[in-house]
Amino acid sequence: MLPTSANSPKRRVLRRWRNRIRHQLPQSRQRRWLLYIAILATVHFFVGYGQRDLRRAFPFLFGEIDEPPTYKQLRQWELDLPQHNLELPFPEGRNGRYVYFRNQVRKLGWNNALNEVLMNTHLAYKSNRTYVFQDYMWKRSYYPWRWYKHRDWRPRTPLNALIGGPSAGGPWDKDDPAPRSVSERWFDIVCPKSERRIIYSEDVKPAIRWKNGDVIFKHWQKLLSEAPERCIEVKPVSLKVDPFPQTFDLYVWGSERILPLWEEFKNSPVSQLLSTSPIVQSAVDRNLYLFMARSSRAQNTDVPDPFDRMLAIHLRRGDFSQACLDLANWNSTFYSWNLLPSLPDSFSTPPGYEWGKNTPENVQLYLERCFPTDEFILNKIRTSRSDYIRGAKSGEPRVLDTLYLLTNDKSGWVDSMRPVLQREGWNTIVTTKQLHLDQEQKDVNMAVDMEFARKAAVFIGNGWSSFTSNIVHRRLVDGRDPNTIRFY
Ligand SMILES: Nc1nc2c(ncn2[C@@H]2O[C@H](COP(=O)(O)OP(=O)(O)OP(=O)(O)O)[C@@H](O)[C@H]2O)c(=O)[nH]1
Ligand SMILES: [Mg+2]
Repeated sequence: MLPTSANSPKRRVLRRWRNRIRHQLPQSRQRRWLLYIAILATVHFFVGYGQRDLRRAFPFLFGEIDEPPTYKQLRQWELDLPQHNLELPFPEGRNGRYVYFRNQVRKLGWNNALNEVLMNTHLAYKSNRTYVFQDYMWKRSYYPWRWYKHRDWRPRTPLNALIGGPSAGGPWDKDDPAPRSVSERWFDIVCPKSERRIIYSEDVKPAIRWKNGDVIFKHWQKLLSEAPERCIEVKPVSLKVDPFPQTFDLYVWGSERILPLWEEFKNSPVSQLLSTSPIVQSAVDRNLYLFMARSSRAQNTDVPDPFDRMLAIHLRRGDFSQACLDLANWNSTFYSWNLLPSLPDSFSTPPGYEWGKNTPENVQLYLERCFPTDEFILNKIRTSRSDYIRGAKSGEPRVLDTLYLLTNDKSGWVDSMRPVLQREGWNTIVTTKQLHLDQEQKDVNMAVDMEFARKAAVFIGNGWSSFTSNIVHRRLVDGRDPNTIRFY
């Protein structure tokens, strides 16, 4: 006999249990059973349903909902990029040649990721291959939301929320036949696993590990250009073998060995066409009123653009109190493009260092510049301002009365500087905390701050910071005078 739904094995078991509870248990025990079940169900509800959903379901209990964006529209837009089409003729589509840098840095600061994204795109471009772009994977301590608000167990942001341009799938110049970048998801379709050649970073790096950036670049370029395979995935080895398995690793970025790449990289279409994402731009626009001048009428008319009257200073704090000590004990140079000799305020590593340990005087020297005192900062702002005003060509009106303090400081320290700065004649002082941002804009808040710093007339940064170095990159690509870029 076929089981009917009323007679199915599942139903029969349920019926048997119901009868057992009804007929075999006394009423008091029946009630206790029901209580246990109710408690279990409640626990299950809280754990399974998740804090985030509860907050959404009962906003009157938990207050304002402030949680990561879904990026639903942006993700769909990335999915629908026109290059995601197998029918496109070579060098795109099913016959195109692709490279996926699976060894790109993950779970580190955005700017360690960004410099690599850009250099890898340039490498793919020069190797006549399509660059495969990836979501930015957050380092947990930098993520702007609390852990229970994560949408994914590993928080991530689509690249197009953070930047625009060829790295993120934007077009190349009109007459440039280079293939447009594709997303990781599309790479899985156009290059199924069975068709990929895997190159382990450690099979390539030993021969070039300590060479200059241009030698490393050419080595990879030759390999990627000459490989007959259509699809290449560069995979990291275990972190035990190489803790920095990137193509251009932290050791290259944190040393002068990166500098031989500068001229070509600066002039490359990857740098020249790099653009501000619409989400970042919208955050800048909606907050611009904060920077509208509060000076005299004459000064306002002389220099009406708020960016032209702005000095922006990147105050890298928080985890840098420890990071600066580490940098001192490893006698570290400035980071990446901050090392360019055309920039003022360079830092020379002092003598007297031993492996992993520096002298107390040298440590002090590092702290002075890496985690400076209020007085040191005030002095730097003063001299940078007067140097800039003094550098005006004859007849050129220069006004600097607006200060933007961009920072990761959460202690309120920055606000304590405000009265002193006001006394020094800064009419408009704005800090990171004052920006009004929606969910998506908050998710890319570091890129928003970087955009203000990029466009300010004068920028002061921290020489050891990759955050600062990518602002430096952008300013120099924009053609700004190197003398408007200062380091404390
Ligand atoms: N909004 C904002 N965020 C900042 C600022 N400074 C640091 N952060 C945050 O801290 C992270 C620092 O990581 P990176 O971008 O790699 O910069 P970094 O200076 O190299 O710092 P480390 O990686 O810690 O050495 C950024 O990605 C931001 O999330 C700032 O001025 N404004
Ligand atoms: Mg970093």
